Amino acid sequence: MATATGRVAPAPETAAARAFPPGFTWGTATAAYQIEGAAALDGRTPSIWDTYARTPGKVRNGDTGDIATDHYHRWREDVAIMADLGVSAYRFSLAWPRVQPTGRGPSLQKGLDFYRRLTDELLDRNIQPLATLYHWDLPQELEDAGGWPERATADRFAEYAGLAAEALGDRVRTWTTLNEPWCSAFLGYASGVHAPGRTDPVAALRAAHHLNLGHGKAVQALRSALPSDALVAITLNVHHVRPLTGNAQDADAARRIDALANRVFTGPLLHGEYPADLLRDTARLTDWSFVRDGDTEVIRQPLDFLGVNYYTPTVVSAATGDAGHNSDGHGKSAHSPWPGADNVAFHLPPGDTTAMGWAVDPSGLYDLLLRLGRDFPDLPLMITENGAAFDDYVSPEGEVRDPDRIAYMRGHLTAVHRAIEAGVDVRGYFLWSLLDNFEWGYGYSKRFGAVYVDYPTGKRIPKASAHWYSKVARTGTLDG
Ligand code: IFM
Repeated sequence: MATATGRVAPAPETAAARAFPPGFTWGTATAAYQIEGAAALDGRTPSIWDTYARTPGKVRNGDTGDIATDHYHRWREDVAIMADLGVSAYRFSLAWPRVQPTGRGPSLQKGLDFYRRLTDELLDRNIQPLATLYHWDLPQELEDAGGWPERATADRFAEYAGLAAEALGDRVRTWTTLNEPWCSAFLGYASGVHAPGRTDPVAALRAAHHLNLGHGKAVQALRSALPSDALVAITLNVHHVRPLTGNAQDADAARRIDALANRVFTGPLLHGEYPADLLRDTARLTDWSFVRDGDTEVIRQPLDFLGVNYYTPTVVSAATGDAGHNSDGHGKSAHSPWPGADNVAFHLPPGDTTAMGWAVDPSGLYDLLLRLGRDFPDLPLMITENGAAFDDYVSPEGEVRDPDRIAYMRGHLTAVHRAIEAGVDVRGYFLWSLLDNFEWGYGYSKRFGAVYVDYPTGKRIPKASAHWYSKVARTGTLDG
């Protein structure tokens, strides 16, 4: 894996091909609840996603992660697939309720053993593990005690981070704290289309702050337990927000959504303060007195890189009255995920879409990387997720041909390469996802994998895109 210390020199390039810098990380990504299954095995307790998925009407077709792709039993086969692909890294998440079942107290040996076996196998196959501590599976007991809107959850998270680092720090060098805290806070507590399914805008803002605080405290816990050369980061689904038109009202709508989507995190994480315009926009909901003296210093910890997840741009305009917040691609709800920004409408840009209904727009990734490079010039970037769902099927010959996914990946990797050429320090790319998996509120109806999963049998079939990505990862070059 490329280290996040010391910028790698851009590699020479021919007219026909785009060569990525030597040492660029090529990976695939997954998350625990989406692939592991074994929901009640070896002492794992329910997370908020187990509870939510079992609530009728919450997840399409009543799907749950009880079995998922059965990775908990098939992990060796899945690592072998990655080794065949030739990727250099694997981003996965630890299931908090497997490692520390009640979210308090000692860790569970059996849960940790699973991740020890997995990471040993990865290292044996020359694949560097990147562990995410939290990809949305809060132990249900902690939600019962108030969840992320409560400050104590941040302390619980730091304790869990310390336990995980003590147990796995000898083999996992690269860690991220949270995956996409925007989804945890705003889809989980405002629009309710994610677990725990609450619809309280103030709870969502409180959750955002306590996720930030939990991150800061977890970084401190990680740094004190890990070797000094460990890399520690956070992954944000940084939204690339574009105004629909050049008029001042649309520009202001974009500013408000940018504050709620991005700067509510990057403000305290990287500048040590919440943006003044965010506090103003949300003043009628809360005075933010849940932010205590000293919190923002705790949140602003030095990071080795920023994980960036990108799928599609967010196009907005000013709207009057109740806005089109259902059309922002995150699932249908009568409640907005954007506290204090109800009068904003969301628009689908013209052109192709994926099976999620998301616009295919690599220029959004390019623009986003340039902005991040400008705003945070000293912070290396890692694309920790990018990919697309399409309606894949197995042909009579037993193959899965997915040219749309290949086109999506080619377009987005070209955007990454162009950003590197323009001087942005991008260290690697993780394809979402290794396997088809449980796509949250959409259940198993959306397939994001480079590897097709036949759910009734668990059989894995690498798609054409897996073979394509394998060639790119092995050569570090995108054909012209
Ligand atoms: O499947 C999710 C993942 O868990 C987080 N980022 C976006 C992906 C696609 O929706």
